[in-house]
Amino acid sequence: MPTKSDDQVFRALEEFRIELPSWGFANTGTRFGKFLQPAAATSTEEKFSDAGQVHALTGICPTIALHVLWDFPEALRSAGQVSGYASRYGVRPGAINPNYFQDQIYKFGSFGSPNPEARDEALKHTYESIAIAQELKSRDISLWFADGSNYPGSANIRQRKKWFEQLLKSAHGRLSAEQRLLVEYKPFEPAFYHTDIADWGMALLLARAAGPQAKVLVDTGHHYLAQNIEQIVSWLLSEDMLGGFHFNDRRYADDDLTMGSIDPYQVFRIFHEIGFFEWENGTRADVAYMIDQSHNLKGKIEAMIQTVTVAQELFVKAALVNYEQLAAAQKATDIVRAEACLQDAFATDVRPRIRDWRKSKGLPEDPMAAFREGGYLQRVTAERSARNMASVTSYA
Ligand SMILES: [Mn+2]
Repeated sequence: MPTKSDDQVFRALEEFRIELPSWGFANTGTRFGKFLQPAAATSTEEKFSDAGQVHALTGICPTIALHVLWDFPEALRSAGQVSGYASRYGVRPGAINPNYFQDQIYKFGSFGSPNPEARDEALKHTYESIAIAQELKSRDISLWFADGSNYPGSANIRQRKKWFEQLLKSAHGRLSAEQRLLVEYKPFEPAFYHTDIADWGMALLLARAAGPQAKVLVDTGHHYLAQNIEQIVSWLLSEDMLGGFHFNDRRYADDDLTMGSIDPYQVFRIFHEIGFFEWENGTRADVAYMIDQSHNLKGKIEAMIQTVTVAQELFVKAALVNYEQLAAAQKATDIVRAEACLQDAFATDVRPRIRDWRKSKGLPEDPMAAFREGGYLQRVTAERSARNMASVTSYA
């Protein structure tokens, strides 16, 4: 059994916060179709309201990631309104996400497009997103590019890399001192031959080229199946280049399933690498934990509560690893004992301790049950149903 004290568990619970994605509350779909949910959020204000509900029940989601195209219909001019939602619903604006994939001009890419107008438009949109983030006092601007090509020979890969370096550098120049640019990677989809930022190495090089406030963002769904994500995390930590996460789970590709639903041990191992790094270095890793999921079949708010509680459990389990014993076992090349340090922590049922912590914070001991009994879902279903059935909103 792990020998860590309740104090350490309590500290882990005090520390762990995770950001909700605004797009996770709206109707989204697959490329085959969209099943509308009557309770889905139909406006930015409703997304804030739903996120506020998840935060009120769990106590660990004080921020919401926002998507410029979907949440700021008038770009910078919408910032004041968004600020108002933040104070009304008790969740602050989190990472600001520009959109480089929905406008027709991006058919052949954004930062990597051979069309100079597309590159200009993409850079202008980035500047605007940075300005929105400054206005809202958001630290992170989170960049994901759909850029790539579908057929061999159709794109000048090296030229596109140069354009990415130049534009990222220009974007970096607009950051204020405390802001960060996060560069996300993805091996394929929507591009099916080459993707301009396909893996963590490419993201790392581009972030370095951009400037010192650019870091890498690891989306757990953006890897080939056999890839060792926790090793990537460990390397990025050792290079001081890990900026944050988009958490989700998958069985096949970028499935956007709820975190830990398929492989909770993977998430545990990621949290473990971070905790072990912090213990060895006596520092806190400055890493933004964010959720990037869209729920097409599960109820959106329930899926989010489930994700947040699972994330919290896995974080606390990882905090139970006895680092002294682990370091000694590693040094002694006692493989079985070293591995057992992780296995023992992972096997520990931390739910009673988490319930105690919630009680001490005046939170419901079982957020999901509280949500189901609270009447919020019934109320918003009645309010939003007609609007949802009449509309088709964002794809994610
Ligand atoms: Mn993502």
